[in-house]
Amino acid sequence: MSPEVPPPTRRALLRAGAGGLLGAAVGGCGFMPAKTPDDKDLAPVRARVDGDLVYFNWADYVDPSVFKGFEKEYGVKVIQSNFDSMEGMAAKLNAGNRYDIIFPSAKWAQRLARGGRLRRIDPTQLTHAEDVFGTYSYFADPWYDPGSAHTVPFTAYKTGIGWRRDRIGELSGSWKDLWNDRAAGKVFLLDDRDEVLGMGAVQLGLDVSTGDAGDLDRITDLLGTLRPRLRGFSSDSYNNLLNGNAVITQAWSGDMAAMLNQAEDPSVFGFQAPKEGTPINSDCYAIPWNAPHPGTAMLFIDYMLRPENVKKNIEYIGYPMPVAGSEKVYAALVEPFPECLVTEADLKADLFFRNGGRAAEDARDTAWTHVKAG
Ligand code: N2P
Repeated sequence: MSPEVPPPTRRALLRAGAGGLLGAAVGGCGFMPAKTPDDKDLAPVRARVDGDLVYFNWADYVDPSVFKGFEKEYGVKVIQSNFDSMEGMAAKLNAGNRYDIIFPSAKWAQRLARGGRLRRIDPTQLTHAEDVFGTYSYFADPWYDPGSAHTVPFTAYKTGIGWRRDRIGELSGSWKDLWNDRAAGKVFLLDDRDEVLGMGAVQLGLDVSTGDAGDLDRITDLLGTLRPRLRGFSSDSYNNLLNGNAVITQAWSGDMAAMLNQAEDPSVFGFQAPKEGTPINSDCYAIPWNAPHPGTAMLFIDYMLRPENVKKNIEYIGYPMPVAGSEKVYAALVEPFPECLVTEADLKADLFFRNGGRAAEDARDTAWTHVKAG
């Protein structure tokens, strides 16, 4: 099988350049495909080898030994590339790049599915689908993708604070700990618009997804008081804490659990889910409408759901996966960081980031620009 991925056509690139503007006209989805997907592009496909797997995800978000096993069993290659934000992922899709499998968070999955950019997934093609949807009823009909018609959940996580106990001692359990005087100059925030604005919002009792101008002013004022104490914005919280560039950082729960694997002495690290509230999220498997090898993508999803691979992945990536039978694996992994656990009640408490209208999303972009510029 040829690993070739056709490059985007010139026309696709030209059109993608206008994506930001024209995207608004197609239901505010923000995505402008090179051609309008038709029914055939969006119809479910059978799980079967139809080429190599063109894979697009965060770095270190699948155990490398699982890729090896997949390549060996099916005689295909996994051709990997990585993004480091959802905006970065979307930009590549808008530029016409084609992938077989992508991993959007809940609101981005909704945006892509609503915009007609995702192929539907037929769960009867997945031998392990019942282990997900039969046990984790939340995901049988999630708000971001009714009936999970286009997605299979991959992981779940909360956003909290990771820190070095050996450097700054114990914390108070609040987001205010990011302002801790002992940490000044060694504080990182995630390089993520929604997470940073959301962290301000929960402290002020506001909606994590607010696009209201008055709310956003209050949030940027609050974050402005943290700005001089920051060392930077980075979503690599795991390495920043390990190497000591950060003594405290906003962090996704799963990355903090994964860090425990690397730590010589795990007791020097801590993770807390602050009492004012923690944004919750879920990343999922999705197949873009223009995936060159959607059949192989289906096989890959099913392979990832095998119990032995779920275990390997959970232990490597540090994130819980909603697959029946894996609960004990995760509980054992996060014994030192019990606040990493994500329950069905956490999901239902619904501090998910939501898609706003065009004006709200623009207002959030502007607020984020101000926060980053200081
Ligand atoms: C990177 C995983 C990040 C996932 N290690 C957050 N959606």
